Amino acid sequence: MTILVENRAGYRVITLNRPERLNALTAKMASALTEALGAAEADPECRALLLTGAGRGFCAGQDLTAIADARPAEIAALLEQYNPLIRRLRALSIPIVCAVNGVAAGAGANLALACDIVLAARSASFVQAFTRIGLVPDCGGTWFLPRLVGAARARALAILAEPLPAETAAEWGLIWQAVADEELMPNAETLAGRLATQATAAVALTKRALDASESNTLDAQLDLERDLQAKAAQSLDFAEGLRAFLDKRPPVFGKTRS
Ligand code: LHQ
Repeated sequence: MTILVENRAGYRVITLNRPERLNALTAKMASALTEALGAAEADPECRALLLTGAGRGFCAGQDLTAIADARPAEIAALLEQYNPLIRRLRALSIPIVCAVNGVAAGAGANLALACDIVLAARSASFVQAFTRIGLVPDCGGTWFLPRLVGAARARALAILAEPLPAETAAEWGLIWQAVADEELMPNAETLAGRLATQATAAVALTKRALDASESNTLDAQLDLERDLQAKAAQSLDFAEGLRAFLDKRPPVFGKTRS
């Protein structure tokens, strides 16, 4: 099994599972991952996801042994398998936490950056490894990097392909937090568990608003926020959130997304 899926209370853990190759990606694995995202989204009891890697690496990007004899057109065609994965991740209606347990290189780094909240072990690093082997960043790297760390850092990271330690990644805003290695999974599980008890519909709408802001004017964004607020205000979660505040008690949001 190239990926493992485990059910927890309110969320699922997806583990990239080719540890002997630092979880390097194959087209088959990308399809399995895309399917697992769809299955999680289709389950109303699943209100968050946690993505991590087995063994000492998070993901070393494309499995280079699998493309050793590939023609240029086949290399480009491979992205037809990876792009749906990145699109699905970004469009997911439930939040996804990424626990980067070790090196995240090439497409593996950008897979992590496509997630909503990225935690990394202090010993982990992020490498836009592509130019080292004569390729260009893919899987959204050239879109995520400048938006997360600014143009100057994005250029150096993409062109120099040097590893960025987790703590610097957090300082630069590439990721949410770097934590002690032994705290990574406990923290990530706590976070996913917490997301599974939040107002799931409001989280989904918040993600949509933030994504739209990447290309919207302020005018358009203000209109979108008004429209999304109208939707959120109709939810049972809002009724509960407001009532709980007024009653001075913690809210209990719906157990499912439906
Ligand atoms: C690997 C890999 C790997 C296979 C480590 N493949 N075996 C491109 C083309 C087409 C479409 C889709 O998208 C892409 C995008 C891409 O992702 S291109 C970029 C691909 N990734 C890389 O260039 C990174 C290659 N790996 C490395 O530079 C190093 O392995 C890193 C820096 C990730 C980790 O270094 P170390 O911690 O020193 O580990 P290692 O190099 O000793 O790796 C451990 C094993 O994993 C080793 O196998 P072995 O049999 O010797 O124990 C590696 O060969 C294998 N491995 N990455 N991508």
